[in-house]
Amino acid sequence: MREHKIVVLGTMGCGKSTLVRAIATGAVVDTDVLNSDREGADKASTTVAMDYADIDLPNGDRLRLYGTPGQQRFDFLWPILLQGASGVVLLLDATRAAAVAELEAYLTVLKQHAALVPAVVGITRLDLAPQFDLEACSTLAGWDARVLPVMPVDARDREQGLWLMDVLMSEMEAGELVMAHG
Ligand SMILES: Nc1nc2c(ncn2[C@@H]2O[C@H](COP(=O)(O)OP(=O)(O)OP(=O)(O)O)[C@@H](O)[C@H]2O)c(=O)[nH]1
Ligand SMILES: [Mg+2]
Repeated sequence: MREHKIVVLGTMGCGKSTLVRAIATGAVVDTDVLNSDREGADKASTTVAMDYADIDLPNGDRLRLYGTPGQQRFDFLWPILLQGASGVVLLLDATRAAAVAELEAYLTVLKQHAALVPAVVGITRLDLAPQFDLEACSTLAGWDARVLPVMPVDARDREQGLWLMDVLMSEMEAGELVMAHG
Protein backbone atom coordinates (compact mmCIF):
# COMPACT_ATOMS: atom_id res chain seq x y z
CA MET A 1 0.00 0.00 0.00
CA ARG A 2 1.29 3.45 -0.85
CA GLU A 3 0.73 6.49 1.32
CA HIS A 4 0.72 10.06 0.13
CA LYS A 5 0.89 13.15 2.31
CA ILE A 6 -1.40 15.84 0.93
CA VAL A 7 -1.40 19.37 2.34
CA VAL A 8 -4.39 21.70 1.98
CA LEU A 9 -3.58 25.41 1.99
CA GLY A 10 -5.68 28.57 1.67
CA THR A 11 -6.98 31.64 3.43
CA MET A 12 -9.28 31.60 6.43
CA GLY A 13 -12.75 30.32 5.58
CA CYS A 14 -11.92 29.04 2.09
CA GLY A 15 -13.10 25.55 3.11
CA LYS A 16 -10.01 23.54 4.05
CA SER A 17 -11.59 21.89 7.11
CA THR A 18 -14.85 21.41 5.23
CA LEU A 19 -13.07 19.65 2.35
CA VAL A 20 -11.07 17.40 4.66
CA ARG A 21 -14.24 16.33 6.50
CA ALA A 22 -16.21 15.88 3.28
CA ILE A 23 -13.82 13.42 1.68
CA ALA A 24 -12.39 11.57 4.69
CA THR A 25 -13.06 7.84 4.90
CA GLY A 26 -11.02 7.10 8.03
CA ALA A 27 -10.30 8.99 11.22
CA VAL A 28 -10.77 12.78 11.26
CA VAL A 29 -8.99 15.02 13.71
CA ASP A 30 -9.61 18.73 13.82
CA THR A 31 -8.33 21.50 16.01
CA ASP A 32 -11.08 24.00 15.40
CA VAL A 33 -11.88 26.48 18.18
CA LEU A 34 -14.33 29.33 18.49
CA ASN A 35 -13.31 31.97 15.99
CA SER A 36 -12.12 35.21 17.54
CA ASP A 37 -10.76 36.51 14.22
CA ARG A 38 -14.00 37.77 12.71
CA GLU A 39 -12.11 40.13 10.45
CA GLY A 40 -10.28 37.24 8.81
CA ALA A 41 -13.57 35.44 8.15
CA ASP A 42 -16.98 35.71 9.77
CA LYS A 43 -17.65 32.13 10.82
CA ALA A 44 -18.09 30.24 14.06
CA SER A 45 -14.90 28.17 14.20
CA THR A 46 -11.34 28.27 12.91
CA THR A 47 -8.44 25.82 12.79
CA VAL A 48 -5.52 26.50 15.14
CA ALA A 49 -3.10 23.64 14.44
CA MET A 50 -4.26 21.44 11.58
CA ASP A 51 -6.96 19.17 10.27
CA TYR A 52 -6.06 15.59 9.67
CA ALA A 53 -7.90 12.79 7.90
CA ASP A 54 -7.23 9.50 6.14
CA ILE A 55 -8.69 8.70 2.76
CA ASP A 56 -8.54 5.16 1.44
CA LEU A 57 -8.68 5.10 -2.33
CA PRO A 58 -10.30 2.30 -4.34
CA ASN A 59 -6.83 1.29 -5.66
CA GLY A 60 -5.63 0.59 -2.10
CA ASP A 61 -3.54 3.75 -1.77
CA ARG A 62 -4.02 5.90 1.30
CA LEU A 63 -4.02 9.69 1.37
CA ARG A 64 -2.99 11.40 4.58
CA LEU A 65 -4.65 14.77 4.32
CA TYR A 66 -3.39 17.75 6.35
CA GLY A 67 -5.44 20.95 6.42
CA THR A 68 -3.42 23.97 7.50
CA PRO A 69 -4.78 26.84 9.62
CA GLY A 70 -5.62 29.77 7.33
CA GLN A 71 -5.04 32.60 9.81
CA GLN A 72 -2.00 34.67 8.87
CA ARG A 73 -0.54 34.36 12.38
CA PHE A 74 -0.06 30.64 11.76
CA ASP A 75 1.86 31.05 8.49
CA PHE A 76 5.00 29.67 10.18
CA LEU A 77 3.25 26.27 10.18
CA TRP A 78 2.81 26.10 6.41
CA PRO A 79 6.44 25.23 5.49
CA ILE A 80 6.54 22.72 8.35
CA LEU A 81 3.42 20.95 7.12
CA LEU A 82 4.69 21.09 3.52
CA GLN A 83 7.79 19.07 4.42
CA GLY A 84 7.59 15.67 2.77
CA ALA A 85 4.32 16.46 1.00
CA SER A 86 3.54 14.47 -2.14
CA GLY A 87 0.77 16.82 -3.19
CA VAL A 88 -0.76 20.20 -2.43
CA VAL A 89 -4.34 21.43 -2.68
CA LEU A 90 -4.57 25.21 -2.71
CA LEU A 91 -8.09 26.46 -2.07
CA LEU A 92 -9.13 29.96 -3.04
CA ASP A 93 -12.30 31.61 -1.69
CA ALA A 94 -14.00 33.31 -4.65
CA THR A 95 -15.97 35.65 -2.35
CA ARG A 96 -12.88 37.43 -1.09
CA ALA A 97 -12.12 40.76 -2.75
CA ALA A 98 -8.39 40.05 -2.63
CA ALA A 99 -8.66 36.47 -3.92
CA VAL A 100 -6.36 36.96 -6.90
CA ALA A 101 -3.68 38.70 -4.82
CA GLU A 102 -4.01 35.90 -2.26
CA LEU A 103 -3.48 33.33 -5.00
CA GLU A 104 -0.24 35.08 -5.93
CA ALA A 105 0.89 35.12 -2.31
CA TYR A 106 0.27 31.38 -1.88
CA LEU A 107 2.01 30.62 -5.17
CA THR A 108 5.07 32.40 -3.79
CA VAL A 109 4.92 30.22 -0.66
CA LEU A 110 4.67 27.09 -2.81
CA LYS A 111 7.46 28.12 -5.12
CA GLN A 112 9.64 28.68 -2.07
CA HIS A 113 8.76 25.57 -0.04
CA ALA A 114 7.28 23.03 -2.46
CA ALA A 115 8.51 24.06 -5.90
CA LEU A 116 8.40 20.56 -7.37
CA VAL A 117 5.43 19.15 -5.46
CA PRO A 118 2.37 18.41 -7.64
CA ALA A 119 -0.44 20.85 -6.86
CA VAL A 120 -3.96 21.84 -7.87
CA VAL A 121 -5.95 25.01 -7.24
CA GLY A 122 -9.61 24.66 -6.19
CA ILE A 123 -11.87 27.71 -6.31
CA THR A 124 -14.48 27.48 -3.54
CA ARG A 125 -17.71 29.41 -2.83
CA LEU A 126 -18.16 30.26 -6.50
CA ASP A 127 -21.95 29.97 -6.09
CA LEU A 128 -21.71 33.05 -3.86
CA ALA A 129 -19.53 35.00 -6.35
CA PRO A 130 -20.68 34.09 -9.86
CA GLN A 131 -18.85 37.06 -11.39
CA PHE A 132 -15.50 35.67 -10.18
CA ASP A 133 -12.71 35.77 -12.78
CA LEU A 134 -11.70 32.11 -13.11
CA GLU A 135 -9.70 32.91 -16.25
CA ALA A 136 -7.43 35.28 -14.37
CA CYS A 137 -6.65 32.53 -11.87
CA SER A 138 -5.90 29.97 -14.57
CA THR A 139 -3.53 32.41 -16.24
CA LEU A 140 -1.72 33.13 -12.98
CA ALA A 141 -1.52 29.64 -11.54
CA GLY A 142 2.05 28.50 -11.96
CA TRP A 143 5.69 29.51 -11.83
CA ASP A 144 8.66 28.94 -14.12
CA ALA A 145 7.55 26.21 -16.53
CA ARG A 146 4.84 24.87 -14.22
CA VAL A 147 1.12 25.30 -14.88
CA LEU A 148 -1.25 24.25 -12.09
CA PRO A 149 -4.75 22.96 -12.88
CA VAL A 150 -7.46 25.37 -11.66
CA MET A 151 -10.99 24.08 -11.07
CA PRO A 152 -14.12 25.10 -9.18
CA VAL A 153 -14.92 22.99 -6.11
CA ASP A 154 -17.67 23.17 -3.51
CA ALA A 155 -15.78 22.03 -0.42
CA ARG A 156 -19.04 20.73 1.12
CA ASP A 157 -19.61 18.31 -1.73
CA ARG A 158 -17.91 14.94 -1.37
CA GLU A 159 -18.09 14.11 -5.10
CA GLN A 160 -16.51 17.42 -6.09
CA GLY A 161 -13.85 17.04 -3.41
CA LEU A 162 -12.95 13.57 -4.63
CA TRP A 163 -12.82 14.87 -8.20
CA LEU A 164 -10.31 17.53 -7.09
CA MET A 165 -8.20 14.80 -5.44
CA ASP A 166 -8.41 12.79 -8.65
CA VAL A 167 -6.94 15.66 -10.63
CA LEU A 168 -4.19 15.99 -8.01
CA MET A 169 -3.44 12.26 -8.23
CA SER A 170 -3.10 12.57 -12.02
CA GLU A 171 -0.62 15.39 -11.49
CA MET A 172 1.29 13.20 -9.02
CA GLU A 173 1.39 10.30 -11.49
CA ALA A 174 2.56 12.58 -14.28
CA GLY A 175 5.29 13.87 -11.95
CA GLU A 176 6.44 10.31 -11.21
CA LEU A 177 6.67 9.53 -14.92
CA VAL A 178 8.86 12.59 -15.46
CA MET A 179 11.09 11.52 -12.53
CA ALA A 180 11.38 7.98 -13.87
CA HIS A 181 12.09 8.87 -17.49
CA GLY A 182 13.68 12.29 -17.13
N1 LIG B 1 -21.79 28.42 -0.36
C1 LIG B 1 -20.68 27.72 -0.29
N2 LIG B 1 -20.10 27.52 0.90
C2 LIG B 1 -18.95 26.82 0.95
C3 LIG B 1 -18.33 26.29 -0.21
N3 LIG B 1 -17.19 25.67 0.16
C4 LIG B 1 -17.11 25.82 1.50
N4 LIG B 1 -18.16 26.50 1.99
C5 LIG B 1 -18.43 26.93 3.38
O1 LIG B 1 -17.39 27.82 3.74
C6 LIG B 1 -17.02 27.65 5.12
C7 LIG B 1 -15.57 27.23 5.18
O2 LIG B 1 -15.18 27.08 6.52
P1 LIG B 1 -13.96 26.15 6.98
O3 LIG B 1 -14.00 24.84 6.28
O4 LIG B 1 -13.94 26.16 8.45
O5 LIG B 1 -12.74 26.98 6.39
P2 LIG B 1 -11.19 26.78 6.70
O6 LIG B 1 -10.51 26.97 5.38
O7 LIG B 1 -10.92 25.50 7.39
O8 LIG B 1 -10.86 28.02 7.63
P3 LIG B 1 -9.71 28.22 8.78
O9 LIG B 1 -9.51 26.93 9.48
O10 LIG B 1 -10.26 29.28 9.66
O11 LIG B 1 -8.48 28.69 8.04
C8 LIG B 1 -17.96 26.58 5.65
O12 LIG B 1 -19.05 27.23 6.26
C9 LIG B 1 -18.40 25.81 4.39
O13 LIG B 1 -19.67 25.22 4.53
C10 LIG B 1 -18.97 26.52 -1.48
O14 LIG B 1 -18.50 26.12 -2.55
N5 LIG B 1 -20.13 27.24 -1.44
MG1 LIG C 1 -9.99 25.07 9.10
